[in-house]
Amino acid sequence: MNIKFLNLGSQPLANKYPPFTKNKQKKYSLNICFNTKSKVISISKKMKSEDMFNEKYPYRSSMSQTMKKSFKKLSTEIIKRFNPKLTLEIGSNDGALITNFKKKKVIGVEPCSNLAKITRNKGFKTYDNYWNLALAKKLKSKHGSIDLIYSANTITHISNLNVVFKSIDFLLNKNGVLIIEDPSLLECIKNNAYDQFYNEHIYIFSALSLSNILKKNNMKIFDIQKLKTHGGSLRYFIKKNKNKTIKISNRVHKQILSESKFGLNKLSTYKKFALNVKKSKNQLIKLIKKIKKQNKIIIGYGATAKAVTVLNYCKIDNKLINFFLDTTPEKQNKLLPGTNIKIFRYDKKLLSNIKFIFLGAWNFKKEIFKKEKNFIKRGGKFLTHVPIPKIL
Ligand code: JHZ
Repeated sequence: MNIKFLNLGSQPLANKYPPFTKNKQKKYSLNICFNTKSKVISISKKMKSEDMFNEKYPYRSSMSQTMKKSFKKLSTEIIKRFNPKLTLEIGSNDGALITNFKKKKVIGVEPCSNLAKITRNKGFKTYDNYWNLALAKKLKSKHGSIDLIYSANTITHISNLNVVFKSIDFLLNKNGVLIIEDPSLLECIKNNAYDQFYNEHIYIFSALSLSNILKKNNMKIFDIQKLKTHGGSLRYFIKKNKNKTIKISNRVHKQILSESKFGLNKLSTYKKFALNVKKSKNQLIKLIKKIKKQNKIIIGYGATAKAVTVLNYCKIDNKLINFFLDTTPEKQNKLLPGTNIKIFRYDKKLLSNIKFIFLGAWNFKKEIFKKEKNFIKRGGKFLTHVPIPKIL
């Protein structure tokens, strides 16, 4: 049974940045649910993939050095540990991972054709299709079974998980390995990072819930790595049940145990989280209003999907945050969905008269602080809401 525990209000599509002239966007209610049997956390209203992931998709993984470094490191690890003849990435985005491989040894699947075009133009075989059984069949007939399938921040964006894993099972070699990585539910709850919930994130996985989903699809997690990316992610290494050559690492058991000890298997944990989220909202509004009372300008840094959730939930608009800066060309000269806040191209000069910056991309705090040493030196302050609203 699915039980709603958190209402994040009315939210627009997170990655649909409207032009300055279109100041009204359609909004949808965003409620988060806990499944008492499978322990899966999901949003209650699921949007159509075509409305979210299409030829206008603006998010580019390569916009952050942190992500580029993380994917480069992973490509070396994949080759060293598994030495696959062929690697397939589901959701290859603008190629932050696949461009680290030799062209003949990797294939990308990316339904957003604007992004697929970027890697195809660099000579990487990229299919601009949604992940499903029909595509898995097409790929098997063209390339044979695949030794290694990888997917970062994509599986949680697809509504029918049984179709997802059945299609992977169909295409994966019998001794093949599936690696997926996504934000960790445990870290999200511990950090009160409620902004990981938006219409694209249909699910936020824990090792506990993912192993229940995999059980139904004859697969198993055999290893887990903890990552710092996106505020704390988990990288899951998965095999088919039939594959007896790979042992299950103790790390899997330890992760599930720590999640259960924290209470990710109990509704009461999520009810408590919902109360903390409300508290965080009130504190953030209070903090921003206090700064505004001193007639100070606040701008946003990193026009993230996460910022869309926070600002729409807290009803923070262009009266409180003057503008956002972002390095992504596709987001520039657009509005942050649902807020009427303009997004401009990142330019250091625009920071010269600014004292306060709201960190939309709090997950890249380290990278941003390094880049903005001078802003900090001259007394500039960053604001965040994670884990609690405060001036850093
Ligand atoms: P970032 C997206 O979420 C959407 P978002 C998606 N659903 C998902 O799962 C995650 O990514 C993985 C900018 N920036 O990664 C670039 C600067 O301007 O936190 C990006 O627009 N300057 C697919 O949007 C944004 O911030 C900088 O120095 O929450 C970061 O977006 C840096 C470091 C980033 O993901």
